[in-house]
Amino acid sequence: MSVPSMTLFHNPASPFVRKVRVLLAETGQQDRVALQGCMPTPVQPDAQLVHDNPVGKIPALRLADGTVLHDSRVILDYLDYQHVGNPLIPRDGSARWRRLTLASMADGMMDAAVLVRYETALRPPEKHWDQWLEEQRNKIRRTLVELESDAIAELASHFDIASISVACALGYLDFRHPDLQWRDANPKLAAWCAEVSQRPSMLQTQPPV
Ligand code: 99T
Repeated sequence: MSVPSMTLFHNPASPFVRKVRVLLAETGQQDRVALQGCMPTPVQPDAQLVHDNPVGKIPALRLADGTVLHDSRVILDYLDYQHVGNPLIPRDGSARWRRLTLASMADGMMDAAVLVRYETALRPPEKHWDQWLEEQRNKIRRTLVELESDAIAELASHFDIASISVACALGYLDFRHPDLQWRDANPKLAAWCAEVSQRPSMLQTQPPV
C-alpha cells in the first residue's frame, strides 16, 4: 500500500466523483488518492474547495505539487495516463471520439439530473419552474432512448470511459430520481446496468442509501 500523493474533493452522492473513483479502482490507483469530503451546492459553496476550484464544483483533484485539476473529464483523462494497463480512454482514432461522445451523453444526463435535484431539493416549492424541470427530464429520457436503441453493444464491449460514465449516470438516476423509472422504457440498458453494477469498482462506490 502506497502513501496517497493526491487529494480528491469528493462526496459519495456525486456521479461525477463516482466516475473518478470507478476509474481509480479499475486501474488499480485507489491507494494513490486521499479523499477529502465536502458537500458544495450552488447556494452553499465550500470555502476550501472554492480556494482550489473557483467554480466550486466536485470533483477536483489536488496533485502532489499542488496543481488542482477539474472537472471530472480532465481528471479522468489525467488519471488514465497514470497507469500502465490498457487506456480506458482511447488515445486516438474514431474509437476515441465515439467513446468520448457516449461519455458526453452520460455527462449530459448527469448535468440534467443534478439540476433537477437542485431545483427540487434546494428551491422553495412555490418557485419551482415546472416546464424547465420537465425539459431537463426530457433530456434524460431522450438520451436513454438513444443509448437503448444504438449503443448497448458498444457499452457491453468493454468497461471504459463510455461505460463507466453511463453506469454512473444510471446509478445517479436510481439514487436521486427513482420516480423517472428509467428501466420501464429501456430494458436492454437495465440488463446491462444490472451486470456492470456488480463490478467491484461499482459496488465500492455506490451512493449512500
Ligand atoms: O453546482 C455547484 O455549485 C456544486 N455542484 C457540484 O459540485 C456537483 C456535485 S454533484 N458537481 C458537478 O456538477 C460537476 C460537473 C462537472 N462538469 C464535472 O466535474 O464533470 C452532486 C449531486 C447530488 O448531491 O445529488
